[in-house]
Amino acid sequence: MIDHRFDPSQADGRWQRAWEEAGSFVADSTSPKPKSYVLEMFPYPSGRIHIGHVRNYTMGDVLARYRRMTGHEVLHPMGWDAFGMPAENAAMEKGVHPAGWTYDNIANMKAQLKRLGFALDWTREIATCDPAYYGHEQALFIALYEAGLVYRKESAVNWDPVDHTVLANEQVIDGRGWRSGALVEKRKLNQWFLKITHFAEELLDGLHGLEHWPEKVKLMQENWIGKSTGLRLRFKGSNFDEEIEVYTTRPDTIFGASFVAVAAEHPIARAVGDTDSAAAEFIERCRKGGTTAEEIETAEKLGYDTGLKVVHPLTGQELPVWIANFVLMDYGTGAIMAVPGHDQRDFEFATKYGLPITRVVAASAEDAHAPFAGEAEAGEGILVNSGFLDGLDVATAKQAVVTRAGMEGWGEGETVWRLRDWGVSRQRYWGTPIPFIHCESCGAVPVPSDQLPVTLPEDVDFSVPGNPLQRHPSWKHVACPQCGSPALRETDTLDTFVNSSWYFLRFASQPADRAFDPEEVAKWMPVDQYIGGIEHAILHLLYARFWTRALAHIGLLEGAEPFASLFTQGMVTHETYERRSAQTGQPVYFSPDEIDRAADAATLRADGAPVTIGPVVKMSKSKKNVVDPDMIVARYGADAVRWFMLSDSPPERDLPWSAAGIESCGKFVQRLWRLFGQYDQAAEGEDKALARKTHQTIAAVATDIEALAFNKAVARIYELTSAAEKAAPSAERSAAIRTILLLVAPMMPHLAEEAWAAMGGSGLAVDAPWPEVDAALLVEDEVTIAVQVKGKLRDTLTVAKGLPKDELEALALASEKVQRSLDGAEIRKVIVVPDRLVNIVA
Ligand code: OVQ
Repeated sequence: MIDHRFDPSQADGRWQRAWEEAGSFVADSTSPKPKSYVLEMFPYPSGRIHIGHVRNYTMGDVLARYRRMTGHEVLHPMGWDAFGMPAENAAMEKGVHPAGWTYDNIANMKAQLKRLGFALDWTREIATCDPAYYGHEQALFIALYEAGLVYRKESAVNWDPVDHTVLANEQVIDGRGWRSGALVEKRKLNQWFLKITHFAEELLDGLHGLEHWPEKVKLMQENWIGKSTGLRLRFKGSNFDEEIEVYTTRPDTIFGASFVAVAAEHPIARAVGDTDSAAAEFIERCRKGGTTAEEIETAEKLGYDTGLKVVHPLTGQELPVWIANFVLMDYGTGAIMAVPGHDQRDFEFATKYGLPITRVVAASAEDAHAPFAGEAEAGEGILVNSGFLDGLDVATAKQAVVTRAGMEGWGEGETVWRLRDWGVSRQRYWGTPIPFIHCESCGAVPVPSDQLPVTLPEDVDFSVPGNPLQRHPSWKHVACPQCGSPALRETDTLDTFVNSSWYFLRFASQPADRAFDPEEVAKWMPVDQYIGGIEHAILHLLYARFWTRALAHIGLLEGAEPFASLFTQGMVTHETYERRSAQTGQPVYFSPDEIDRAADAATLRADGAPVTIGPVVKMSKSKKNVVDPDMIVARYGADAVRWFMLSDSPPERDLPWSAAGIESCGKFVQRLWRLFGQYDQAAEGEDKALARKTHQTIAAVATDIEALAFNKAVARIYELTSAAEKAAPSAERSAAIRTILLLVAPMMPHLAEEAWAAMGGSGLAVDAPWPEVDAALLVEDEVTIAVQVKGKLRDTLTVAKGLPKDELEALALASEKVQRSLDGAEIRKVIVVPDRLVNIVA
């Protein structure tokens, strides 16, 4: 007997336990079935699951469950990206230990994920902060070092002069330390680098093979890698005795060069600073600016005219040499030829300091003297005001200048990359200790493998700023593994993006004595479907591609690309509720559960007065427009929430959350439950049309799920449900009902189990196969014919496909509606298009 209502509050947990007991989602590496590795980006254990996680993990779950139903051995694991600043911030702010904070969060979030019924193999759970994970990472790091893919180099960091600590870029806000508020300085420190540039060409070429990656992501990576072919050239000093070497990606614009600019750390700048105190002051000022590309891009352009001049190699004119804050020493040669007409930064600089802005590219020769519209023109066109280049297009002119420079000996063509090596040193506690020991006589010595993992000390002090590992009284003092003399451990830890660059390998295989077993990994890799947020389009996805290549390079892996197919999901959004504060004029936000929402207005429950309904934007705590997954799961059940996540919006687009929406999902769950209750009703007739619709839906929903077009699958299931509800009892109707159960099983797994049991299905629904399609039922054997009289539609006829013309004509003329509209008029002609229409001309 099927109860009146489906009660998720008791059914959800019951089925979650049943799956767990049956080990339904434990992946078997030795299975003979075809494999499918479905992976969602693993979460930071930040405290609680948010709705963005729910959307991400529901999508992966539907695919994983569907793949199980279609006979795959599925690997669908979950773990924790557990290192990083938030745990250390909590330690500093709340006095808790980062480890305790992290593991508490993991326990809470794991329970939350379980309440959503995700089909995850928890036996493979990993936390990157576990020595059993990061110890293997240390071994891999050393292996890469031995292969020459890891090195140490002096490089600039953000230094907080008040807190005496290195700051991550995110901790620098408007050029100031986030805690001290002090102006951040640049400092040189010895840092570890991974040689990602060694694979620049491969990482770029590899993008072409990634057919199942979004174009947008591939383009972002391509731009990030930034291969450009340009000219390295030398300007001779005219009032000093040296040359300045520059690199340009736009040699075609050389006639538009109006000055040369060097970085503050450039040897020429330093030499000037040695004798010119104003220059020295300016250099010092540049040192204080931020180090990120973004900061450089947005900072106000600052310059200092050195008084030095160089000679333009083609015109012989003198160009002034400036020191500029937007030129970086570790990019190119640390000096540029500035072409203000065709480079925005040069344009801003030239405008500010009154330097010439010459047009050398224009739409046509007639536009050679067209003015600029307040900004540089970086686009295509033809060369003007450029001597022997006039009239050439940009690409041809580039080549012409490179050739001429080579012939005359003042420059040569060169390919450069925007991609830099990856600096992985973090002066923080909560990360993977970098497994090296610094010895005065032996240098940096890797920790011997039998001494791994290098674990973090637990007794650390967060009450003062800086790196607790460095301050720790004993941890760093060790003997040199090579010569035995007193030495110091490296106290920097690895960037957390290192942790996430290989976790998918550890999910696939987790032996105790090494990072992974290559053979077992080969059974699962590549990940068949990877799903996550677009914010990882560049760094994480590039680093993971790099690690896979680097590990293949040292013979630990086969195959180069980790993620065969990538999907980036949209945001969950929600309207905002606000009032303007009378005092500050700033908006004050209210959370959805403080609001009574009517059709076109909203009031604050506390005072009954109206609030303004603001725009629908990404859910965020600051706008208070968040909904808590736990609350909605408790209220509507996991299946309704999962169904909402899949409905309405295409998964790559934003999904607006609404109370009405989740309400209707909850209702649909009950509607299905009632329909499932009618499964075995006594059959009366035959229902060919319903059978056809059923099989068409099976085929279409399968295609939709494969394409991650969940919203389309949902729409089709709604349609089939309506059709089944309306149909009279028949064997076909019972079959349709059973089919609907199986089609929704990946999306509403708890309801599916409950109904499966009530219908007397054998075993668990989770082990039932995806319904088979009867191909014969996919083709329509009936068609609808339009019947027109004098060009107007008067009737439609449903007839067997392929009915001959004369029969169609007879049926049309027999129609009562047709006769009525003819009203005795004489028929002059009947036009019949088989399977389409009958047109009666009177
Ligand atoms: N551990 C990394 C991470 O991103 C991943 C590794 C592989 C580098 C959610 C919100 C946020 C939202 C926020 C309140 C309401 C996705 C809503 C991520 C990722 C995955 C793990 C979030 C997308 C952005 N977003 N959408 N709604 N607050 N960990 O825990 O941040 O992109 O795919 O699920 O996210 S994470």
